[in-house]
Amino acid sequence: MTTTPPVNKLGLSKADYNGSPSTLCNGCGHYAIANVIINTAYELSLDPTRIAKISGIGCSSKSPAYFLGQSHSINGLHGRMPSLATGATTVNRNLVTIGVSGDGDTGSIGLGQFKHLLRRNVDMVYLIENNGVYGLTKGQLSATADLGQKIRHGGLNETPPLDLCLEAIIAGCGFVARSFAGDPKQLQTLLKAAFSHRGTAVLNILSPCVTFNNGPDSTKSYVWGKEHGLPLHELDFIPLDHDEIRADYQPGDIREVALHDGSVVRLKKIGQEYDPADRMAAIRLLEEERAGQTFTTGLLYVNEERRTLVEQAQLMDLPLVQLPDERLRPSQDALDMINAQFM
Ligand SMILES: Cc1ncc(C[n+]2csc(CCOP(=O)(O)OP(=O)(O)O)c2C)c(N)n1
Ligand code: SF4
Ligand SMILES: [Mg+2]
Repeated sequence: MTTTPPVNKLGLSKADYNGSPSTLCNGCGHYAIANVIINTAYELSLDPTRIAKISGIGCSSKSPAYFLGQSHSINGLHGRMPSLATGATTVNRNLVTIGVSGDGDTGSIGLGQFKHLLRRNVDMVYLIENNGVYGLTKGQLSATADLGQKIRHGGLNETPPLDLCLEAIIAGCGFVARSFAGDPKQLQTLLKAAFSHRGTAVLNILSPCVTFNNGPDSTKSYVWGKEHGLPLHELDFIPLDHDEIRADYQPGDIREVALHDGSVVRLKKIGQEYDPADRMAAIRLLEEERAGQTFTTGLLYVNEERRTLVEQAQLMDLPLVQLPDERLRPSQDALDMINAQFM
């Protein structure tokens, strides 16, 4: 007897969100993240034909081949994913855009593009799959490798790292979160919230490279992530059309953050008091962490107020890509009027 697989609100099964078989190394963090993306898109009933996956170059950037096989996809040039995403979201404001990048792709060659994308607040989810090395080119140290870190092929790192969450907050990003490929539950909750945010949502995910940087003393390994991970809060995502109330929450222990589409992220206090709407607190936390070798995860900063690029540009509701020729081209009369102004 054959059983039919469960389907979501669009009538799609989880298999409809799969991609091609993976060619990443077995155990690579990037593949764990691909699976979380599949589950999240399925559970949120996102229409795969409305999603655009855009990436640069690297093992991380090739991973979009392994999820959402029915979605639009551009595997671009090294560090240039932000330009492609800016163009795609501007000509079609109805796309749900996922940018996939690595620590090399974003932290080195693409750092300028990253900063300007955040400054413009392009409406998209921006994933940084951070393993501290250039995995694709065989394990050189990247700009996020910790000071004093030793790796098999890259040697000793004597240059201080960039913290890409700090860079994102300073550039004006309105949603900055950090997670771990070894914690799919937290990652999935953050990813759901990121899809509900208006503007750029950055998720910096520790994603171990099992081939070049997964030794026990590496701060980008599975063991280190599990032992040093310090969640800021217990997270729950409540979609707009869902009325679930979790009984184990006590008033006073909870901070609720309303997202653009009416969904809510519930942050249950674990240890310290932390307000993700406090930008200076987020900067302070990340600065203090540099000294203390901790690895804080969760929603670090959120600000739902900023206008997105299409709002700043006052684009019409109809996606530019759907404009018919007659609306795209000014009429002869309109051209004559414009030209007359220069006479
Ligand atoms: C313009 C340019 N410079 C350099 C390279 C070589 N290159 C390919 S991938 C890569 C680094 C990828 O590192 P990361 O983004 O961290 O991805 P990972 O493979 O670690 O997931 C480099 C330097 C390139 N492809 N293009
Ligand atoms: S080399 Fe590293 S980053 Fe690339 S697929 Fe293998 S484990 Fe993943
Ligand atoms: Mg990398």
